[in-house]
Amino acid sequence: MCAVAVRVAIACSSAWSSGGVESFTGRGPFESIDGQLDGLDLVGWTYSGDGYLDATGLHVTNGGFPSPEGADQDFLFRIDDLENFSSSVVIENVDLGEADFLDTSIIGISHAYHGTVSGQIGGLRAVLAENERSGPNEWLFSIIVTTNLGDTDFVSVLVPSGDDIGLTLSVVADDNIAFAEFYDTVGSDEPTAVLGPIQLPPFAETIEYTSRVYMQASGVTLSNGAITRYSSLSLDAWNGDINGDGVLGIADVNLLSQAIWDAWKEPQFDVNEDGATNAEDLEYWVHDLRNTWFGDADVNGEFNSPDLVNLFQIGQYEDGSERNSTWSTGDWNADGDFTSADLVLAFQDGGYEQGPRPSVSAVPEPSTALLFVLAAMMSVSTTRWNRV
Ligand SMILES: [Ca+2]
Ligand SMILES: [Ca+2]
Ligand SMILES: [Ca+2]
Ligand SMILES: [Ca+2]
Repeated sequence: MCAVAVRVAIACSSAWSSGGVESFTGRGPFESIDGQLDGLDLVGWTYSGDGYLDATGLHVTNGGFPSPEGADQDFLFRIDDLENFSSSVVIENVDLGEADFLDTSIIGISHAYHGTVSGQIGGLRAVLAENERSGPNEWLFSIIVTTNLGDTDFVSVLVPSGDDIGLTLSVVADDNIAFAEFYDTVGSDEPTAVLGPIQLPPFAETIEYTSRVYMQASGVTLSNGAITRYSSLSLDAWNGDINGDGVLGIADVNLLSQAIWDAWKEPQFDVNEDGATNAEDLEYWVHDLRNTWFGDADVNGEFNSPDLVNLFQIGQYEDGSERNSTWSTGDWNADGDFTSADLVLAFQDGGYEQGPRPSVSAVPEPSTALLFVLAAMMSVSTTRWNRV
């Protein structure tokens, strides 16, 4: 049954998206085809399962079948076109139940890859698995390479029921290697266990990857957990192209803003390479990498009236909802909201109606007249929207 679901999901998905972060807060714009998971941040997901999404994550409970032949699985699929990437998943309150021979619970992430060379298809899984090789509550952290080589590599780690865990799977297609990390403390700088580098068959002309987050329970055992975060980010992001789509655009600056307020640790967000992710990275991205101004909401290289008109139509200025704004909806200081502080920052940056930002020359001083013009526009807009 699942195999059917897998084939349908892949065959039906024409979405060709690049990497990103899924925060599972239930506030994203995505509406799934079957209506089960409204509120995902990223487009292109296909979901198979019976979990539910709320503000604290995607909650999944699987298993409990009376016979070993039974299986219950939840899968979240997404097509990526990243070549060198690192994917991570955070799962809270993980519980793989009681091990029993023939029962299997697994929870983790995977990547299938499809090459243009005939027959070149395979996959990698980084999972926390429970099966007959493990002791009580001693679950295997495994990387499984499903190619014609059939390799499997694993280490055993002890994960008390109810722990929050993190798994990371990285693929460097350029070198045909993969490695994985297991974290038993979410947010820790040091992984609890590392596997790899694992040599893979050549990735030559690989054209597509299928990212997958899944939980599975077979037989009478259970798997439980809340998936609270997933990311798939390019390892080629040194130039600020964080989502790996080849341009420095809205998706990148929105991801960077979110990374700053949520203190995400992936090195892709440290665009100025000083070891920290903070407001200085945003300034570096805006000024030095994208060569534009604070206030350029649509990231077209200029800060002018279309940016403001569009923001007023979106209507998140001082709207009272906490942390609902991004760069493209007016949050330019990366605190999650569009407030007067963002307008002040944009005024001080001095780019309004100045055209493209000069790459090196002096930045003009903010105009006092401009301040009055924008304040008036904001006042009119707020009044209008309050009346709607
Ligand atoms: Ca990009
Ligand atoms: Ca930095
Ligand atoms: Ca603009
Ligand atoms: Ca703000």
